Amino acid sequence: MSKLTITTAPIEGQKPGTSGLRKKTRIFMGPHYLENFVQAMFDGIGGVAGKTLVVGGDGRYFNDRATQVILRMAAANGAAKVIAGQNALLSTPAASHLIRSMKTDGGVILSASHNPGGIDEDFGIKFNMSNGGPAPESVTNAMFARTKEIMAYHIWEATDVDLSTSGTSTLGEMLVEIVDPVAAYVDLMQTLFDFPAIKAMIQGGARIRFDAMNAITGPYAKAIIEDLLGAPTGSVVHGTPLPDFGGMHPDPNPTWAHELMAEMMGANAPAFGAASDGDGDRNMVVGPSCYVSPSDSLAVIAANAHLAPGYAQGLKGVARSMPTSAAVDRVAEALGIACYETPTGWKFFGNLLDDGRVTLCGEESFGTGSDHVREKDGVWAILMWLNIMAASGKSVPDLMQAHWAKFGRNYYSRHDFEAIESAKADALMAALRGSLDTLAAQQIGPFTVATADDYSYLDPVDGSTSAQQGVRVVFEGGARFVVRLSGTGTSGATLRLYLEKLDTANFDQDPQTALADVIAAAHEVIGIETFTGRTTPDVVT
Ligand code: G16
Repeated sequence: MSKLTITTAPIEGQKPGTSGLRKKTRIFMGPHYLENFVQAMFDGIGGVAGKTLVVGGDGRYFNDRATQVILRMAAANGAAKVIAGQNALLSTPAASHLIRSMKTDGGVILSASHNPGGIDEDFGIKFNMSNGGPAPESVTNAMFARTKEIMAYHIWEATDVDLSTSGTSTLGEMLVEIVDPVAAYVDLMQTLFDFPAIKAMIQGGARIRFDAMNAITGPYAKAIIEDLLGAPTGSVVHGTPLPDFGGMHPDPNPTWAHELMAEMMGANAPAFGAASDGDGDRNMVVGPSCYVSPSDSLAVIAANAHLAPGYAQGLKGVARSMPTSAAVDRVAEALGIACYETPTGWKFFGNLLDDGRVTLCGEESFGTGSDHVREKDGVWAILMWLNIMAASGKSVPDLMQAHWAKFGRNYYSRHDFEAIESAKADALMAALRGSLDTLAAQQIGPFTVATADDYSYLDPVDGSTSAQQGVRVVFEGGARFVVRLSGTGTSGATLRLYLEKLDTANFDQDPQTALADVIAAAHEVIGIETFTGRTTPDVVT
């Protein structure tokens, strides 16, 4: 066994996106591709010599091979210790918790999140800092810069580490500790939520269906929902993580979690339905015949979090990404707490959480979480809903109706136009940006434009600025649309169109109907058909 320094050359396109580097799996499997990026990651954080890291991933194809490479590279780069999830598994929130609770220097998480897995699908890798949160832009920019100049990487020549059994071993001079991926996370959840009350609700007949979509949350959900909370076996469906997610697209939204939606919209539906994504940080919540939009879920949680023991003291403040609806703003105003708006990407919440400004964060992209970790957390959000139901005695539809009656309903929808040729999407965005100055005061259908700009964020904690984070057009009266290109796709460009309108009187419309005039106005302004030839979105959430 010896330490090797391998000569390499920069590889194009290793720029981390919204959440790490995501590419087709076969690209990651290409010569030096993974190794170059891992070395650039290590260099970008100032090296790993003497440091302790956490490593794990969502179990998708190549997760195990990539983990072995990372272990050998960490050892060759002088890391003191790596803590790895058994069988290289860790959900993203569980990894964030381990990084924090074991006081490590950070961690490498292997996942392409909600993107499909398999040799012909997607793979991804990201670095989380010692606070447990995704590396900020300053760090991912440093990593990207290294990918453009890298000439060599370091790796131990060694046989595979046995990842299948808990315990400690060595790789060169580095310690390797294999831990149960579920145990510490389950302990943390029990400090936050009223497990006896939820258990009593389930024993009283509340049926639950949790769809893990053959991804990482299966073992977590089985341990919590079935073993600890006593829900009958089978309450967790698609509960075994598979390398290709059994062909499922593990994105918990009404389109991809259609089996769950069919069950929840049918006769004799369970009291509570939920799904999570590839790496366990996203969630979708559904009641009987009652889909809860992520923006509404965030607002309901903000209004009721005090019912959970871990949040009984109330919230310090809340934060949402800019395209997320303003439903939570109305709750924050009523509670008299601060509400922050950030660009898309969980990494932007990190400073606000670390600085003690906010307790709760959320995004329209099915992400909700709190200061218990520094990632969004699917199982946490689902337990929060169960706790609120148990403590209030209200069903999901009753909670929604009561919420809207008090705060009004921010009708909301996101339309995704996927796999657009990148040049066409860039031309669309350039033209839209170019038209912003002339949009103000224009009449578009029934609306008058109040403001139109390209969102720029000034981080109130570290003073950094992030520009060009999405074009937003706000109409008089508050209805608005937002347009941006996704930073997580792997094929061409995905155009995201976010639509919102407040209604304080009618709460039972179909959101697509309620938003029809905003949708028409958005298409008129953006010219989606002119630039892309598309008229209808591929995914509507
Ligand atoms: C990631 C980020 C989220 C972001 C989402 C969508 O989630 O962590 O903050 O909202 O991507 O980003 P985009 O609109 O750029 O595709 P995940 O669950 O994919 O890690």
